Amino acid sequence: MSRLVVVSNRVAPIKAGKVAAGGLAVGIHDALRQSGGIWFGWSGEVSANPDIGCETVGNITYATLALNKRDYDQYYRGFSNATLWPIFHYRIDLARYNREEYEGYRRVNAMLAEKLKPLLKPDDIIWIHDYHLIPFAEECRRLSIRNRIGFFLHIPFPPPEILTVIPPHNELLRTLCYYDLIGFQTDTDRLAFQDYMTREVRGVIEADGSLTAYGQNFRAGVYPIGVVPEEIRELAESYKGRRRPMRRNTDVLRKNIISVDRLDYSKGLVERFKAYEAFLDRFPEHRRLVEFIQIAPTSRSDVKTYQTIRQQLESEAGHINGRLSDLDWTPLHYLNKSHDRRTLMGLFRYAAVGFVTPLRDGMNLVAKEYVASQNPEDPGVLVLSRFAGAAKELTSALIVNPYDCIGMAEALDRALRMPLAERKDRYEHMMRAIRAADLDAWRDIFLRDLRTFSSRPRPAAKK
Ligand code: ADQ
Repeated sequence: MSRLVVVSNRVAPIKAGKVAAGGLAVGIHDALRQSGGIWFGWSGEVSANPDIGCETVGNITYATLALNKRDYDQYYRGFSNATLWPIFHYRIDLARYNREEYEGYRRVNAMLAEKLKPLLKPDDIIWIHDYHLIPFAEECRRLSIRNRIGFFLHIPFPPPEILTVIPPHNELLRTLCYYDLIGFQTDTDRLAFQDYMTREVRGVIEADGSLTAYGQNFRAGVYPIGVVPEEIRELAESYKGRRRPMRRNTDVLRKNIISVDRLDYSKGLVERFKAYEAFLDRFPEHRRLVEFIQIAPTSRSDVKTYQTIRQQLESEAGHINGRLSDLDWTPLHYLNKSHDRRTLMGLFRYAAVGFVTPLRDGMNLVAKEYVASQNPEDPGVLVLSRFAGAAKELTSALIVNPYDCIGMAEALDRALRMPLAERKDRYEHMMRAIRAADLDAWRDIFLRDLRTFSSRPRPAAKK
């Protein structure tokens, strides 16, 4: 079997024999272990030293390099996270465009392809991850790298009307066509991409299902990312910390509502806090009987929009607790720090409701992790935004619109009252979907398709 080379913005090496927390790192390691290979990307450091550091563990080599300050500002903080991230999450209002940042983005992609080239063997399969690296394949072709190259987009793909807000959208999308296979989380994303290719640039869908655009022939497919349900259940069962129902100084038994996210405006946190407050106002019989735990460690805290969302949330949380708390009851626990995976899965298992309401999300693994953590004999209820990719598969969740505050409040009330038989039915239905499209299936099917699809011989990119 040919070697696998994974390229992603960040690399998560095995530390002290352990794979970094989070399903994705585990899935990538398993793929690399099966065929041996390289995981290449940014080390996370900002430094003027451009040398690659290599570390080999078993049959996997981690090859990482630092970015200098200008590259970090333009490629990472700028075009990736202040232009692409908001626009791909349908947030034109939060996006900015700066031509120098775009040029920096292109420059870093070209530099990374050049650094990778000497590490490659001719039959390596190359798998590129996410929006930071859209032009990577074109840069490889320019360097006469002829290996098979696949791309997976972890975030949504927006409709053409939104995408075209990015001034160089044409050039950006042209670079995508140099991949052999492009994978999306849902059919909505794939169709938006196909729409752009056929309507904006008059690409053609061939009889064999492939696409031809900008003189390139390639494939686009849907590969919903999943979790490892057995691993999650084991973690959840082995958690020994705080449990539901919990007792405080009183005899009151309280149910938990739980949410876990990176602190990001796409996750709908402010709307969620407002909905929880509306729930306590409209259904006062639940007061003192529920506690909402929101875990949200900061991310990208040097990007302005992320500072704003943090301030908004702090003020909203203070407002709710100030108005409704009692000496023996705090309605909202807002924890601004990260937790280990066992604790998270344990908290999921003992929470009566998983409250997962992003305004837009590629997939949202937390929704799947919440369900997979449940006790099959007494499962909790998932309240899920229709705008998470996961809603396409987890159709037995209570599906809500995160822009509908009262609708979300009503869903919380319904979830907390739901009879055991209905909870079990919904849980079993969701577990079937989670098992059918788990993390192994995502990785294996994508790589099988990348290895086997035959695309036409491609001309080298222009120098
Ligand atoms: P993210 O936006 O990071 O990922 P998500 O899929 O929900 O979103 O989470 C990724 C992982 O991080 C999960 O395993 C989760 O448990 C963990 N995590 C989240 N918050 C945490 C916290 N507070 N503490 C500790 N761990 C936490 C992007 C896309 C998603 C897509 C994934 C994978 O935005 O839509 O599902 O990639 O493709």
